[in-house]
Amino acid sequence: MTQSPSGYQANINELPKALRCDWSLTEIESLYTLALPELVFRAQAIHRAHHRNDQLQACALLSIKTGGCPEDCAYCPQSARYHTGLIATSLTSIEETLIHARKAKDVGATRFCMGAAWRDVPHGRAFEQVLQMVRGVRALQLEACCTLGMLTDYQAGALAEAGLSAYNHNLDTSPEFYEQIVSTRTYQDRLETLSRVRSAGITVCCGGILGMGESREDRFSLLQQLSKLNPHPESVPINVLVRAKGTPLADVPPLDPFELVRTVATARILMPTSIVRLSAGRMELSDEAQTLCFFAGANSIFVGDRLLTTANPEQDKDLSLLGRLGMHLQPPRATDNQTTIQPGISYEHSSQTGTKGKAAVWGA
Ligand code: SAM
Ligand code: DTB
Ligand code: SF4
Repeated sequence: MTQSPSGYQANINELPKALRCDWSLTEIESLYTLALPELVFRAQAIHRAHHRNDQLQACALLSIKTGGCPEDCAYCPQSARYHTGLIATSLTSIEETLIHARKAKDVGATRFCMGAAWRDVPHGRAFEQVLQMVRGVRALQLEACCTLGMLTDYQAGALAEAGLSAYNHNLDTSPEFYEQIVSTRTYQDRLETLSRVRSAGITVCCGGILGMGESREDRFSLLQQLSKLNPHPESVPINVLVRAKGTPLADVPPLDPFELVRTVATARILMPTSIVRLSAGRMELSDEAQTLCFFAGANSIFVGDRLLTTANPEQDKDLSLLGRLGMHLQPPRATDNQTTIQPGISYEHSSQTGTKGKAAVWGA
């Protein structure tokens, strides 16, 4: 028997012996298509063995450079190719960014993510400014995450040096469906960016989007691609498409929330130690559907009333739901650099001491 962080006594024989990067499509399909109670049960057993099941990590997002993006990602309101009514802005100042980071910390976020509508990370002053933002966020003892598009080895190294905790770069969907969604960069480009991030010693945040008209097979294949990354991404954001007016996907039929629950549960089973983040799309999910996702192993949400350019549930609504469930936001960690340490991987970042939690928001 093994004692989990939640106090649950798991039968070690039920748990995977080691993290696996070789899940077959047949195995993934047979998990995903289990009767939902059985799938959620298996996901919960694994979740409880590796994570506290009464806590969620709260992350906050800020768009540091909005819109005007040259890429053609069919889901994205920030592509310059679509008439979405979004007003493009230049890079936010360091001061403004850090004001947002402080506010995020005040409402209980322990990770602050900065997103830019770039195809790739620029060189020169803009990049220096981003490095300063990363240093400033880390000085607040928050985890710092960036999602800035493709980057070079040099830029990945400089971000690591500045203390970046994680880099978000999503595979978005299966390799098979990908060409219907993005034509201006390849799946291979994405894998290469992820490899540069990993080589620089930054933890990887990589997931996808559901509800873009993909088939179940595409979801199996996306999950396989994610679990093939070795080591697994420390962070796996599962987004539900936010159907933005003016984008090619504006009128795609809504996703059945049970497909989301199945995807979360399967991700939890395939990648036991990763943080599975219930990311975009919560505005259209009922409290009950979100709760099922938490039961299935999702252990992070974005807090604050904005994602990058679209709405997110109000803080009061989230806190009220967590209160009704007897759950809490995860307090800052004493050593805050990584959300999950993968066995056998050494990380270069120095530790910093976490701050004391706000009793009203954080749990024990
Ligand atoms: N431009 C950079 C890039 O594409 O890597 C970083 C920002 S981009 C907005 C970050 C991620 O947000 C995308 O990879 C996609 O997975 C997600 N995203 C964008 N628009 C979305 C939408 N309408 N619904 C759900 N997720 C979305
Ligand atoms: C991720 O996987 N989801 C977040 C984060 N990474 C950057 C972004 C969601 C964006 C949703 C659409 C918007 O607000 O523009
Ligand atoms: Fe640009 Fe990123 Fe949006 Fe694609 S997802 S259009 S790269 S901002």
